Amino acid sequence: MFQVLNEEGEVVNKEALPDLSDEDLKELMKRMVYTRIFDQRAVSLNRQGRLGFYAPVAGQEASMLGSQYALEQKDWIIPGYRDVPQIVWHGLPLYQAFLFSRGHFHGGQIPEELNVLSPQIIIGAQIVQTAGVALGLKKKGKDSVAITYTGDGGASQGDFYEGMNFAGSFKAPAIFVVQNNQFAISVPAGEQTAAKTIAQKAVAAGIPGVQVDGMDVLAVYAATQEARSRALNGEGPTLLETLCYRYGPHTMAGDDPTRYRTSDLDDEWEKRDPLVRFRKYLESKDLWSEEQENEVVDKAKEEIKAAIKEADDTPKQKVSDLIENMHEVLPPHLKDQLEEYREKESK
Ligand SMILES: Cc1ncc(C[n+]2csc(CCOP(=O)(O)OP(=O)(O)O)c2C)c(N)n1
Ligand SMILES: [Mg+2]
Repeated sequence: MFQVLNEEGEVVNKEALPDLSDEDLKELMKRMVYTRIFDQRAVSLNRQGRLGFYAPVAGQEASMLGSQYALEQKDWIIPGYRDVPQIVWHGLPLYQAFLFSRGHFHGGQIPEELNVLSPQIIIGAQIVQTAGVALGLKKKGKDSVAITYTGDGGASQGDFYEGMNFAGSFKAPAIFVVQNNQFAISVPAGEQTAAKTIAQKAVAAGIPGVQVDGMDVLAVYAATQEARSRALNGEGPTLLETLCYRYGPHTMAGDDPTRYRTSDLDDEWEKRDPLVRFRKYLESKDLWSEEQENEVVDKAKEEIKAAIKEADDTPKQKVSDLIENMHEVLPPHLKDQLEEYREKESK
């Protein structure tokens, strides 16, 4: 397992320490703190019945944000349902993330200039899409990569093998991240496959596979940066397996983690917490204080509140919106239905 910082926030792999400025290091911490507040807020809004679908992210901040930080704006992100923080930090307005949660069509209307696809719900489908996006980037001679995320469960899907194999064969500039958060809903990762690691599945596709400490933001950043350089050099895709944990339930739709996880296992992983570890590292370099952290928390709360208000103020979606946004050119029977609904809605 590739690691840069241990649980105590000490550098254990000096050669691999990424070349990040103090400002970058603080920015990474800021984003992780902000995202944890976002997660707490989203979970609580969901409990109040004010959000629809939400998949908690606490415990996965380093895996999500360390990898996104290694990208440039011109790179493409093809996310799964849990990967909302990465696309928010890539530029998706927060209020649209809340609308996505509510199943509002505007949450899926990614701004034109943003290289992001809407979060994929079908497990593994994004891997095939990413192979295609990456091959497209290569054919067009673009100097950018496509990154995608799935889970330990997603790594068992046929699409996972197809996409990785295809991208490997065509040396497409793709990065496949499997966030191994130890469970696919209630199925433990150990029961998912007879393979010792998910990273080793790269061997069959003829591409490098790296198992990374997904609770170590510097390790995730460094591994993603290397994968990106390889992709840009024409050396093809990389598979990254980030070992992490989701502290919360699978989604807010009602699964109860206490039925399939022990509190001992929760404790074991919470000791590896990405924020605690990185905070210790930054404090040892005199780069972080309680005051700075509180500032980030206050700012996050304020911005999140404003984003929720903006989501609340967005006009409710109508059936006619659904029809209109589904097709570029409407088939005749939907044209009739659109008229019908517009008529009904105008009353
Ligand atoms: C093709 C398909 N099969 C089944 C499901 C139902 N489903 C939703 S999430 C999930 C488990 C995914 O686990 P994992 O890939 O480990 O990702 P995690 O949720 O842990 O991030 C399943 C089986 C689905 N969405 N799509
Ligand atoms: Mg999982």
